[in-house]
Amino acid sequence: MAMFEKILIANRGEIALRIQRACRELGIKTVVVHSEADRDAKYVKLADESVCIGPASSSLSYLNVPAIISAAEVTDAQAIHPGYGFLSENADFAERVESSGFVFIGPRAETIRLMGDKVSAKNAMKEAMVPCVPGSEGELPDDPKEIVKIARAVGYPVIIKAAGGGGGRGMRVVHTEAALVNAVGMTRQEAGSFFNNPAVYMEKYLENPRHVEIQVLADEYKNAIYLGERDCSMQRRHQKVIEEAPAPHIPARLIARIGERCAEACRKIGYRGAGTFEFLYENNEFYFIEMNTRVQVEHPVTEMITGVDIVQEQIRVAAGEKLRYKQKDIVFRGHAIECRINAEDPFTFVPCPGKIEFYHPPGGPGIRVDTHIYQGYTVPSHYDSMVAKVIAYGDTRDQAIRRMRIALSEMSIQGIKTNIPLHQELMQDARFVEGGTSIHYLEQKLADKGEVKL
Ligand code: MV4
Repeated sequence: MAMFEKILIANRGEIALRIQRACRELGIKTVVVHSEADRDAKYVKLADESVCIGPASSSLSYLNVPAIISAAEVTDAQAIHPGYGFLSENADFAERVESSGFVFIGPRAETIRLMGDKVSAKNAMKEAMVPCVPGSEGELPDDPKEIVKIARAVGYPVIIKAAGGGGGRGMRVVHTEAALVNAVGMTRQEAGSFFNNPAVYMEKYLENPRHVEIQVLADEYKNAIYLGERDCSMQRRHQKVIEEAPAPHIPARLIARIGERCAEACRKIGYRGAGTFEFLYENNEFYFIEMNTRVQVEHPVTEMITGVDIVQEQIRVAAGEKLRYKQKDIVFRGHAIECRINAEDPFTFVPCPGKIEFYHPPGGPGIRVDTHIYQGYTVPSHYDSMVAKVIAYGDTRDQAIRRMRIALSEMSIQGIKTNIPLHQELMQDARFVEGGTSIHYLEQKLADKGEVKL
C-alpha cells in the first residue's frame, strides 16, 4: 500500500501536535478534530484542516465516534491516529474505523480486545513465554473454598484485580485469609459496575517493585523489535510524574532477555504497530502485568536513546510498510529523563487551569520540550492537566539530571500554577539521584513531608 496522503488526528494537546509533526515530516496532510474548548488552540490552526466535533465535554467530542468518522469522511482522510487516552485502546472504535474504510493507526481490533481483558492478555503472554506474576490460572471461580485454596497456593499477601480494569482501577490487596472472600466479592461487584465485566483474577502481591516497561515495534509481516525499557516508578495515584530510559541499575543482559521475549510474543500474536509491555521489577526479576496497545506519553525518552521516531514508525507500519529496523540496528546511547509538567498545585496536586500570562521554554543541548502551550493560551478545565513534557538527554544519567535541573530553572510558566517546583525538588532528591526507587517512593516522600517533624 502507498503511504497515506492525509491522516486524521483524533486527539488534542501536545500529542496532537506531536503526531502532526510526524505527518509533516512524512509529507502527509493532517486533519485535526477538536472540541469547542480547543477551537482557538495554535496546534489546531497549524493543521492543514480542522473539524469541530462537539462541545468541551470529552464524551461529546473526543469520544464521539460517529462525529470522528464523519470528519474523516468529509475531509477524505485515509487513516486515523488515536494518540493516547480517549479512544486509543477502544477495540470497538478501531473496528468502526476499519469497517468505515479507514486505517486505524494501531494494532488490529482483536489485539486491542485481547489486551484490554487482563486475564486473556496474561494467558496470551504466559503462552508466549513472557514471565508473569504468579497467581490464579485465569479468572477466579465462584466457590469460596476454591478461592481460599488458590490464595493458599499463591501465598499472602495477594492482590485481586478486575479483568476489565488496568492502570490501577479495580484492585484490592488482601493480607489474610479472613479478609479474602469478602474482598473478592467487593472487587467483583465494582468490576461489574465499572467495567461491565465481573471477572476477577488473583496475583501474588509484590510489596516493593519498580515499574519497568518495554517498548516494542512490529509490522504486519511478523517483524518485531524492542526499543529497550523505561522506568516509570516515580508516580502518584497511578499518574506517572517522571519517566526515564534506560532504567537505572538493571543489567543490560536482563533487558536484552526480556526485550527479546516481548518481541517474540509480538510475532506470536501477530502484533502490529507500537506497543508497551508493562512489568513489575523486583529482586532482579520481571513480571508482566499489562500490555498497552497505544503510543505512550513517555515515548520521547525511548526516542532520545534510540534515535527512532516511534510515531513515524506507527504510521509507516499502519500503511503496510515493513519495519525499517532489525534488532541489531537498534543501539542504545545515553540517558533520557522526562518530567511531566502539569497545570496543578505542586504540593496539593489540585488542578489549576487558566490563562498562561507568560511563557518561556527551556532549551540548550539535550533539551526537548513537547508541548502545545504558548503565551496567551488558556488551559481548559475539561481535560488532563498535563501541559508540557520536558525531556533531558545526556551521555550519562548524571548529565541528563544536570541538564534537567538547568531546564527547569529556565522554564517559566506564569498565570497558572504548575508542578515545576515538585520536579525541581525531585531532581535534587538523594534517592532519585541514586536511581532505582520503587513505585511507592514518591507517595512515601510526600507523606513524610506532610508530617510534623520533632
Ligand atoms: C500490582 C502491584 C503489586 N503486585 N500487581 C497498579 C496499576 C496496574 N497497572 C497494576 N498495578 C499494580 N499491580 C501485583 N501483583 C502493584 C501495582 C501498583 C503499581 C504498579 C505500577 C505503577 C504504580 C503502582 C502503584 C501502586 C500499585
